[in-house]
Amino acid sequence: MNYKFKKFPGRILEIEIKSSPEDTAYESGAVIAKPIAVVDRLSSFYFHNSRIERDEKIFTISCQKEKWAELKIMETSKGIRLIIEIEDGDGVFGLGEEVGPLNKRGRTYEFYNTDEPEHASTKTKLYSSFPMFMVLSPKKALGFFVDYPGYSKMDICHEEENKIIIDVAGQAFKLYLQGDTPDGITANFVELTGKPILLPIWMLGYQQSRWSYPDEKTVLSISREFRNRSIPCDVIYLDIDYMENFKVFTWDKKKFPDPKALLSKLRDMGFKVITIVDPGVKVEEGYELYEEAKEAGYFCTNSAGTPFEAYVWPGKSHFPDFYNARVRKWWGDKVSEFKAIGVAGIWNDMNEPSIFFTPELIEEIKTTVKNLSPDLGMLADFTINQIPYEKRYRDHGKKFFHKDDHGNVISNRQIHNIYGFNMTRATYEGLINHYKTERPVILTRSAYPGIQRYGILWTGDNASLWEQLYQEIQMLQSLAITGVNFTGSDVGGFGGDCNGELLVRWTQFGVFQPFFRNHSAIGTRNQEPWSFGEKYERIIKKFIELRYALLPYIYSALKEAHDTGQMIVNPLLYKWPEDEKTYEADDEYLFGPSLLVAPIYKANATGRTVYLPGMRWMNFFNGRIYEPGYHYIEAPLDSLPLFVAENSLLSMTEPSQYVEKAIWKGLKIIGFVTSNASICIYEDDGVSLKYLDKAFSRKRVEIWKTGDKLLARIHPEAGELKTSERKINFEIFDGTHTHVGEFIDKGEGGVVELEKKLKN
Ligand code: MIG
Repeated sequence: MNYKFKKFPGRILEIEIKSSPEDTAYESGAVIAKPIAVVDRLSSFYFHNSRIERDEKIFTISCQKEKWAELKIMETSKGIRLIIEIEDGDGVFGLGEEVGPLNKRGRTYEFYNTDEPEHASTKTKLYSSFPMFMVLSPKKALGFFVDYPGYSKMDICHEEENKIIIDVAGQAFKLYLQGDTPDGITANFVELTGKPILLPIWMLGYQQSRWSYPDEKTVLSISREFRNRSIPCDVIYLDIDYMENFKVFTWDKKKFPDPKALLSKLRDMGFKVITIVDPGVKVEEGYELYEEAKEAGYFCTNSAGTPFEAYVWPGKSHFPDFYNARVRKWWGDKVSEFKAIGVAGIWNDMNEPSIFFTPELIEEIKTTVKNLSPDLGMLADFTINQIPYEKRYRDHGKKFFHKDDHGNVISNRQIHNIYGFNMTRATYEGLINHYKTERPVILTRSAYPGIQRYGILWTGDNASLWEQLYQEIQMLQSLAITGVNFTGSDVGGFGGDCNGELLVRWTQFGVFQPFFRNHSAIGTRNQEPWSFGEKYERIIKKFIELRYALLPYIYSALKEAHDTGQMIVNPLLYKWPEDEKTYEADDEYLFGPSLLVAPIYKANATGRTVYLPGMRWMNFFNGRIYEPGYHYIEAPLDSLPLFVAENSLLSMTEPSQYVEKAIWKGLKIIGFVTSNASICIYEDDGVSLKYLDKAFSRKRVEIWKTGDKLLARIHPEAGELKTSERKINFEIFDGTHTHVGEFIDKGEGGVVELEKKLKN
């Protein structure tokens, strides 16, 4: 075995582990930070005192100078194994897109991107791989990232109570180790793998999707419905049926006779359109994209070196080799050309890549079926059941190949988990290159660490089930731990039939997902906000309006994430790692710097228990103050448990039907202040990259108490953007009284004394 050590910013240690010096660790592309130094002495790091026993290399890991655990590294018949011993009560958090509790102990997880349409709690892998986690106790916080783009598996205290056993199916990879505070660990991961992109403001708005709005007429009527009912909405999605025979970058001219005119009509109504783009290119003579790629050798190949053939939506298809820079450039140009008629964003689906079947698989299944006989008894039963499993989970990774930029051939199996990552990267680089100053919007289903630099992730094909609503609350936080700031689940659930109550509760959660999109599958009940009658529509509308009212707050948090790696969504344990009760409180989380949200995820519930950590909290809806601890919070259908932290503020505005700029006509600052609090208000044009040239405004609002008076100060901090004259209203509760006031914001800041409101 072979080890090399490098030091990275954030006191991160990289260990390149190889079976033998000739093995290559394929670059996943996740890490973009530059190493500070090559190190040979480990004494100042968390790893030191290495020794070898029975072919096992053993490092001691320490934390805060104390010996904490041992890390063993050894070769196995299938690759390399790491074993980390942890202690009773240590929590293990992260792993991104995996089902199950926030604390990952007690299960095994796999990393091999898979199109998994059933998110049952037994599943061990989904569409994306984030082999990053932290081990946490009140005494320590250590972060691990196993940067290997092929198959790996992590047994998190499943086989053995206090052991993490990591199996990497390869001969070379990089391990990153760090120690910090929990939110510091995420910020360091982000330092290593790249800052989250700044999205246009309208991506923070409500978004409506359906598989599919199949024609121009339907798209227009859905859009009009939103405006007629005054339900705010910014984005409409076009799923696969807009294409001609599922050929990427085409439009079905029968159903969408004039897409350009349609997009501009929708733009006038305040809607942006995002279209799906799958990786599978239809094999069809005369189809330009196919011909071009075939000619240039841009497709992944089979072992004979000809294009690899598999079946997806377009029928027989080939897959662009996004691992290769030339192919990425070509694809980026194609996407940009396609976007030119007015498409606002690109939605990359099926990029695990998902394969329905290959001709060989069909042949195999045929043989299996032919050989079936009742005489086989239970074996026949087993064989029949095995067929759908084979179809869905067959690993085609050994059957097709990529070419790196130097012409080396690599099997998909070795770099499987970065196919979607590289497709998103290709799209991002193409768009940034062609639309210089526009912020690219790319949604992807499959991802790997670092994805936050290119696009955003949604959690794929969940179902309209209460238990999956809960699962999404947990997953949102696990993803945030691994640096995926901007993500969300299909609101209302994708598969299966939703109902009014579930849609209301999921929408309430959606308000506090960075990505807020309602989407549902073909063949399921309609799920638009008005689908279940007036009673539900009214509440859904109220909550979508709340989202729009909170946009100044959310946009500032988005910018903060972009600048510092501080996520919008934070598990409670980020701020209160010394309080172990936060480790299990995975059905609630912090949203931005001031809010704690505890969604309702149970049918018929009219309230729930909430754990309020560390400080006092104010109920957002009725102003009641709570001491830290467990509380039962009433939350009838038109309400949810939502709290403002003591000594914190929120910046809000009047909700609108859609948003084009992140410059607010009026602002309202609300908060719960017993000594002092401050919040940042970040504004810019909301769509371009001009903020890089100082075309933004960042103001700080501070509230402090002197005697029984509250004072407010507005103070421009940075940026050259001038916002026009506007009112900033205050409504601040000091624990006994509400104080109100108004400030005319002319740009230069100032101080205003708030007045006690006589009646609450
Ligand atoms: O095989 O494009 O996750 O959001 O609506 C299913 C159709 C393909 C899966 C995506 C889903 C999308 C659907 N797609």
